[in-house]
Amino acid sequence: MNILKPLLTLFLTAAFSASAFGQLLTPEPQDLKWTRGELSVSQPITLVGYQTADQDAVAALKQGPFQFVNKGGLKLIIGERGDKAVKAYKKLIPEKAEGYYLKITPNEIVIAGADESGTFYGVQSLLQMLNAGRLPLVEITDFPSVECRGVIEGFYGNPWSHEDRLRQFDFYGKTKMNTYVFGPKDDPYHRARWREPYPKKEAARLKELVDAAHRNKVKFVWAIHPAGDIKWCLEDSVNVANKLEKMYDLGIRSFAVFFDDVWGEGARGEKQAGLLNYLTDVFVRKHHDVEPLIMCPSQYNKGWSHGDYLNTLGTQMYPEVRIMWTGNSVVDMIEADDMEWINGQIKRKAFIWLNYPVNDYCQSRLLMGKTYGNGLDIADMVSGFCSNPMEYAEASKVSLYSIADYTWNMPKYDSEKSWERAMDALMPTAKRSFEFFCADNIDLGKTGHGLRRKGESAIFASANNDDNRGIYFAMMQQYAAQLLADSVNHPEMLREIKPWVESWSLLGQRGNLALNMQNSLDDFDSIAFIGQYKAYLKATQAQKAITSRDYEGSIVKAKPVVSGDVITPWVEEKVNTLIKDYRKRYTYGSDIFPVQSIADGEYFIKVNGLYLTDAQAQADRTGDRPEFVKDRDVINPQRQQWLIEQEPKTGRYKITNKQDGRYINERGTFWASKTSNPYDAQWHTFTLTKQDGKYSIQCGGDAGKKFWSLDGNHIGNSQEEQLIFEIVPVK
Ligand code: LOG
Repeated sequence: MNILKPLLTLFLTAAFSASAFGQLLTPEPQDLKWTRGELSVSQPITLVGYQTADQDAVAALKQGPFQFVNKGGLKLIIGERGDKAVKAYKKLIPEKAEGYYLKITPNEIVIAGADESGTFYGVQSLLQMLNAGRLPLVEITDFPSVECRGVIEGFYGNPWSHEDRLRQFDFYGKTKMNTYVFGPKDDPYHRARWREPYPKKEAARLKELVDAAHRNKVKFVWAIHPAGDIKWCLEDSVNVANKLEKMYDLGIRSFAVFFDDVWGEGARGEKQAGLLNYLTDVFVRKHHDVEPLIMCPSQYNKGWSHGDYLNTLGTQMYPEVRIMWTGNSVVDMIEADDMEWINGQIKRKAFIWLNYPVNDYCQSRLLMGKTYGNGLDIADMVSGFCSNPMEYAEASKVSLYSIADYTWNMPKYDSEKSWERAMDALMPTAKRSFEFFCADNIDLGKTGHGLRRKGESAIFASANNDDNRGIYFAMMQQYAAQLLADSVNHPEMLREIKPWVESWSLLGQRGNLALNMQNSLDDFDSIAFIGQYKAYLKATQAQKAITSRDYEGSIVKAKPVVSGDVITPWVEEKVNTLIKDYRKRYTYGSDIFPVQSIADGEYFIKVNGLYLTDAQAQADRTGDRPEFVKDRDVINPQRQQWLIEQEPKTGRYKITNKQDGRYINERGTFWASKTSNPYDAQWHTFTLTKQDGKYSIQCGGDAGKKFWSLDGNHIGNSQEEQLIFEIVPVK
């Protein structure tokens, strides 16, 4: 009966089956050999080689709980290839950039990096393995799979705050990600006012960020987005170069130029290639410490590519310029075949801009699920792999943690295990409630970009009776309360997810009330039913009143949606069905139910005396449009007869033709393709509002609130005009 018990056991075993030491070693090292035994670090330690070793690595080490002395005790040897201190270990250091060799024996600890970053990462691994003052005896040889690994702050909406970014860099250092691309669409000096320098105060803040990134071995790539209004003339080329010089003065040594989301002049390939070559000549090659440029093309995914554009970039732009790519579409996971195609076009290895977990195009959802679907065999086919995250910096870390795992050790990446470890790392003392919360915030729903994420609310979906559903609803409220009261885990994480947590709790409450209403109906208790329905309405109102962070940038306010494709529709369908059943039996109290503007049945739909007609009746035909015609069809009367029925999922009405069973979609056309666009109550139902005996017909839910109008003799869509239709019963 209790679905949660076996489930919780499952979670707990998953969490504690790994070695107590190894479980937080992140990302998973390439090669690791445990030896039996532990080492206590409460003894005095002499640090050898710290004078010549990377100073950021030494500083990180000094943060650890060690007791360093000048002489005697345990030896901790640190340094990078070429340093005298680690000379004896030269052969053991991996021949890969950013790699390291780490050995812990009863007598000494050795951290030997292939370079400065390697030493720093060796220290990070050492610190991660510390458990209550003890270290395991171990030998690790480690290096990254992908050269540039990290994050591109490239979304629309509120840019991350200064503090968000500082915390991110600390996190990248710990998870061994080495790249941060600064490109928030709504930072004015990145895009809209790209020609202007940052004001003094903001420039100083940026400098602080750059320093913090470098301390964590993160390359701070500053991107400029001039594509909106650039003129293809020397003056604007100089403007771009001058701006990059200004950013150079802040300590930035890596740069990018973006041309995404523009059309027309700004999107011309040969001009873009010319600008990148010019910048390489006059800026990159002039300084000897600036990395080759990165550019984001206008045709940055296969679905948008056409003509000769990519080939032009591939042949005309200097081969060292790296080109970004989001995959087969704007939002996509990346596989080897896709890489082969794009690399062939651009004649170099594409730099992946992964549009996940970004949610700027589905702001009502938090994307907290597993990061899966990218090929495990593409490490050698990319020049970089960066994730575009949500404007919620802390919440994004669930996925970014896995991006770190994936890009560091691609062949061994396991999305499930990585996600589990992220739970531990991010919410150590609220793991269980957070894990359940994340499990109910996975999918995006239907969006223009088409990406879906599997497994949302899997436990609820597998519940096969109302007892189990009731337990789940209660748990949602209990775990939400725990998260809301949490004062131990990261306050910023808790602040970001709060609107969704509150919404989660109210959804659980509504679910329980729905089940109570079912019981009242079963017990013929109409008074209790109405009382519970009132409480349900109140919880629904409260949930509707929640907005997530108010946006000041280019994106409007958002209302949080939790489990938008599993639990939310289940509860709403349940209540709408209960209301229908109640109405069949009782009239008491029914005036508080949503108005039923029309009874389910068959109707003619008329405007200006014309009849809505399924002109090309044919059951599986997709896409064609019903027409308004003058005459009654006496030969095939069913073509003008429409089944109008209230859909329990939404409370709105579905409109289906009697002749062939096709339904009308949000565009006023028929679309009955079961595979490419199956029926979806959120999109394919309408609000019918009665006015003087006639009706306006309005889309709803995800389809927006457009009214039916006239487009010639077809159904049109209008934002404002409310055309009035006659809806007459077929007798
Ligand atoms: C933008 C990006 C945005 C993302 C998702 C690229 C290269 N550009 O469609 O700023 O966050 O999609 O909405 C984009 O992906 N445009």
